[in-house]
Amino acid sequence: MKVLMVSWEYPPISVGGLASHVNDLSTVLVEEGVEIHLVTQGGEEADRYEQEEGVNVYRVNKPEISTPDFLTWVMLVNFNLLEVANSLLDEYEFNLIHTHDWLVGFTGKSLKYSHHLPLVATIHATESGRNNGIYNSHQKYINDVEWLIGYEAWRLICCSQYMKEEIHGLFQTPKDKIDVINNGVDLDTFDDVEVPMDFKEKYTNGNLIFFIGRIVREKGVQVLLEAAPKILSATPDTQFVIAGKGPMLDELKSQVYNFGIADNVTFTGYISEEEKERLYQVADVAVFPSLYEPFGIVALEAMASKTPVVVSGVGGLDEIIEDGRDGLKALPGNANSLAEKIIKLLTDQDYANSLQKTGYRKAVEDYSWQGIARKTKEVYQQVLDEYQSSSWKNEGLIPKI
Ligand code: NHF
Repeated sequence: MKVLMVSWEYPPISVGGLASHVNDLSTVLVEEGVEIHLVTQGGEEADRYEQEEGVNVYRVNKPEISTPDFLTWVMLVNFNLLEVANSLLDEYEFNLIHTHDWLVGFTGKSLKYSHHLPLVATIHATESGRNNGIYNSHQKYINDVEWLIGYEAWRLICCSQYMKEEIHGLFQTPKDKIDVINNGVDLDTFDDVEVPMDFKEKYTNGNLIFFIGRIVREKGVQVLLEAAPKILSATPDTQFVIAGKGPMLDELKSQVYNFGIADNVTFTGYISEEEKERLYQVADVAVFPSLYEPFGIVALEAMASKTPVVVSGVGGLDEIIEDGRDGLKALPGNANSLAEKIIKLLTDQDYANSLQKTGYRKAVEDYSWQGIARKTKEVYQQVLDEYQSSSWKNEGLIPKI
């Protein structure tokens, strides 16, 4: 089976969970015998072509000219992706196309029709979910592209039951066209991490609370900082380490300054993979207080690092964590509830240890990438079988002359 995969994010370009999802998924699909050719951007920063763990990666350059806005930029990226993807499809025989999210939606649709191949699309998050509704024409455009992807795809994949409901509710995509396949975690990466003796001291000699993610409203860091004064009065020797970058960063820096807790909060900005893996190891609690979360790979990363987690009970996080068994769940957007759960873990080591142990076991047993690759391959197979016997297979776009 030969698949042409398209994603706008792939390491070293990593904006959120999508990059690590596509990276891990492609690698395990190759192990399952699927040939993967991945077209992405980033040709300026990394090799234009390389074979990484069996995955053929083609990186195109960003648009050559400056663009007036983000949507125009995305469209030009799609044209550059199309150039390479079209050449690959002309040169080799592929079975299907698999795209990730709206940003590469038009590439998927164009390839589907010009090469007459079935399209599988994964929707990782929606514009409506990210913004808690659609409020302007820019958001409406993205929302419509997401609808179009759902319409054009032979099958849609999403990462949680929550997302299946959301996609069906927003776009009326038939439920039997949507497959839920969870995200996973690469256990080897987080299990055996070498941490220098004095690593934690770089940040604190006391408790370390760790958050990592894009610094945007939906990830809820503002709720964690709102909870910080209460946490600090119960456990004063605590440092909050907030890793990631995003448009809310300056606002959050003013928030901690105004609260008088600036000395207890470290904003690291973007961190390397190695720093991330070490921080998970030394953290006393990892906190993911999202207001919207399609899945939440970060919770699995913490569990795989044997660190107890506190999440808000939304979306995929709500499905991953069983409160009081493998982590703790706070009320979404509620700083008091979040503070209470974090304080519980910082002040009851035995309880924290027992949650962390069950959490680790769950990551190992339920979220291995091998299982996810097998399910994805089954979706591919179903699509290929249906495609083979469909009339669409032989229909041309232009009349015979
Ligand atoms: O884990 C990869 C990621 C998810 O919840 C995450 C998100 C975007 O917001 O599927 O996609």
